Amino acid sequence: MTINIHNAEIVLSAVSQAQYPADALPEIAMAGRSNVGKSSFINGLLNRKNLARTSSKPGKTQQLNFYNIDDQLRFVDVPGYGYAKVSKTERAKWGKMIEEYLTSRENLRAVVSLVDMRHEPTADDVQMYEFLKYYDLPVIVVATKSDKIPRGKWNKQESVIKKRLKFDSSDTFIPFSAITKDGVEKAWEAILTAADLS
Ligand SMILES: Nc1nc2c(ncn2[C@@H]2O[C@H](COP(=O)(O)OP(=O)(O)OP(=O)(O)O)[C@@H](O)[C@H]2O)c(=O)[nH]1
Ligand SMILES: [Mg+2]
Repeated sequence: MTINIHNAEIVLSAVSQAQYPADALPEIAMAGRSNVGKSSFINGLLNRKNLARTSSKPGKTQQLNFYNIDDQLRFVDVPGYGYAKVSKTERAKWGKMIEEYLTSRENLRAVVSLVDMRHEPTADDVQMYEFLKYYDLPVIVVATKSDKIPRGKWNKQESVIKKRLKFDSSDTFIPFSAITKDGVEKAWEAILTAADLS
């Protein structure tokens, strides 16, 4: 099966279940700390500059944004966690919204969990991964901003990240850069496999 990645558009933004698309298309969600590069990852995969809005200011994405890809697959851009300047009430709302989506969405085939390749995963990153594993969701760990560290350090960083996450060997780990596009093919392969489209 082939997918035309150029045929991609935002479908809708949602804050609650009633607003999710009603069909049965497989969905892949992108979760990660605010500013880690979720929207840039979506743009990189779809070869678009700004389909998913990116910003150097954290907290840009505040709703679940659903992207239709060639009527075969959807990406779901999830608002980032760990943004300090968000109020307690906002954080609780975020928690409820993301938990509701991740734990009840039948279309969901896998979650791309994005972490910054330069650093050890944060406590929030670990908590997210544990949460996903608790709900038996397949996870594709994407280590972003690989362009910011020399290749000679990639293996070491991969070990640091996997160790801290207690990485499940049935999951996939992919170094990624939205700048150099490194990891795009591997990411597509993992996503299409998870969505049963390969
Ligand atoms: N060098 C480099 N910068 C990146 C990469 N990916 C994202 N960035 C930059 O990191 C910043 C945040 O990227 P976004 O894609 O908006 O991050 P996000 O995770 O969607 O952020 P929120 O929507 O706030 O949760 C932007 O300034 C991007 O240009 C990458 O692979 N390499
Ligand atoms: Mg974003």
